[in-house]
Amino acid sequence: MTINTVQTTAIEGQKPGTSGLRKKTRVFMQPHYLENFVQSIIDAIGGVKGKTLILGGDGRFFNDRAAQVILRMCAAQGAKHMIVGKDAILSTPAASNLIRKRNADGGFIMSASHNPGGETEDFGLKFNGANGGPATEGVTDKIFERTKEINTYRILETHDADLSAPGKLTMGEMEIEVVDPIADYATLMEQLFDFDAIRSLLQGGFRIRFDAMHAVTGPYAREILENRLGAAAGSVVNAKPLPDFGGGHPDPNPVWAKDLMEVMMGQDAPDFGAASDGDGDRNMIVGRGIYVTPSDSLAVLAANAHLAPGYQAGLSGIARSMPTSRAADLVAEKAGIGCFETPTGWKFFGNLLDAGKATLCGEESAGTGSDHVREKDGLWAVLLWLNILAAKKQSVQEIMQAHWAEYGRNYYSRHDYEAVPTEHANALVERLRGMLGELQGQVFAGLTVESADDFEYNDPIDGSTSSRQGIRIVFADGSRIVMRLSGTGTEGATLRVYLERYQRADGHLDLAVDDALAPVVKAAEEIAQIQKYTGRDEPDVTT
Ligand code: G16
Repeated sequence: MTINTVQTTAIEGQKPGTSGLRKKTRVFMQPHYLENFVQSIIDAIGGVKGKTLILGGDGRFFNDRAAQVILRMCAAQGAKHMIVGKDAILSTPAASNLIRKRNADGGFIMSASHNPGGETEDFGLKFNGANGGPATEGVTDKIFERTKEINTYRILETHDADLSAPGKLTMGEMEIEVVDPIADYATLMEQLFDFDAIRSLLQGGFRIRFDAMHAVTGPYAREILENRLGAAAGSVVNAKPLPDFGGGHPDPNPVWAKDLMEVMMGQDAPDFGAASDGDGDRNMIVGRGIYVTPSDSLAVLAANAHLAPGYQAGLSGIARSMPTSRAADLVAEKAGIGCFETPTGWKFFGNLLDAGKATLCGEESAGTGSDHVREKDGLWAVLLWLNILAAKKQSVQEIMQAHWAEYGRNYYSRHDYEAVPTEHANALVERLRGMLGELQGQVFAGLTVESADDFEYNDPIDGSTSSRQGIRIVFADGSRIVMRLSGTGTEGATLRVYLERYQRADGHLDLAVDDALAPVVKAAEEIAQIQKYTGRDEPDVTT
């Protein structure tokens, strides 16, 4: 076996976004593209010599080929031990768990998450550190710097490793351990939740439907929900993972999980519905006749987590990304625990979780999780919901109504304008930045601006500062507009407009969301001139 040192040249645009590098699959398949990025990761983390690393991905097109390249590059550079999911498959939370459980030095996760997959769609790669969480900005900056100067990479010339069954093999000097991707994760879930109570609920006629969207969670959900917890066979639908997710868009929201929404809003709907995304870290929760926004879900989980054995002792604190609604803040305030507002991106929660400052974290983008791993975790959220439902013996609808009656309701919606020409999107944001100083006191659609800024985060643990994380406009009545550009798209720019309006517990709790938010939507248009800059009359996706 020969170690080849391959000459290469720097490739433009390999800047990790909100969560790793995501590009069109064919871009990743170009000569040297993947190799350059993997070498840059290896260099940025100080090499892999003697290290133990985890490798897995969500099974999308190119997952299998990319895994072999990563293995050969790690073998060429002295890695000691690679722990790889069977067929190079691991959901993102399962990968995070394995890194932690096996005391690995980190791991490579191949996924473009909720982005569609296939040869003409998206692929992605990210590196997670020894705590199991996405590399911090300090590390991703280093990776990017390295991509700009790289001129060689090293790779072993050898046959593909057979990853089709658990067991041990070697590649050069490196040991490869192929593991069952589900077992350790399922064990962790059994430790956190009251499986007996959930089993009784499910066997007592409580019907669930979990839509795996032909993505990685299918086999995890089958094993946990159907095999271990006794949900009726067929409760997990679209359970077979496919390299192109069946041509679908594996993003669990009312738009992309439309089939599930129709079932849950229809006649004879099951009691509980849920969906997860491409790599299993996002979740959507729906009750019979009621969609639960991710922001509300975080608040309800935080208010009731103590009902699950793993969180019996209560929470140390709650963290949410800045655009996520402030519903969770009200729970933290009442419980007298810490509440943190971070930029978008799970990587920002890592320090808070490691320091024990936060137990639960969540994002408006359908992500919820806790300190059990260092990624958001779709099935975990579903199981915590089921545990709460089993303990409270109430429907999702009753739980939501009781929650709003106690804390008030944060009406919330996100409007996405996708594939906007980058220069137009940048111009919109730059114009807003220029206006921030003058907005206070101005009135738009009857709402008076109380404050306006471009969010800056000062990490309370490591002191690092992340600036320009999104425009926040807060109104005197507590309503809020946030605008930022997505960091996960692969085509043009995606403008995200986050809209929130608060009603106190003694206010209107049963308004239609669109009606409740109408003035905020109008104010957003008046302030940002979205139609003019995007050329769209309405958002492409509303969640
Ligand atoms: C990723 C990040 C999340 C973030 C989301 C949306 O999710 O892990 O923390 O909230 O992207 O980011 P953006 O608004 O920049 O598109 P995932 O599920 O895609 O890994």
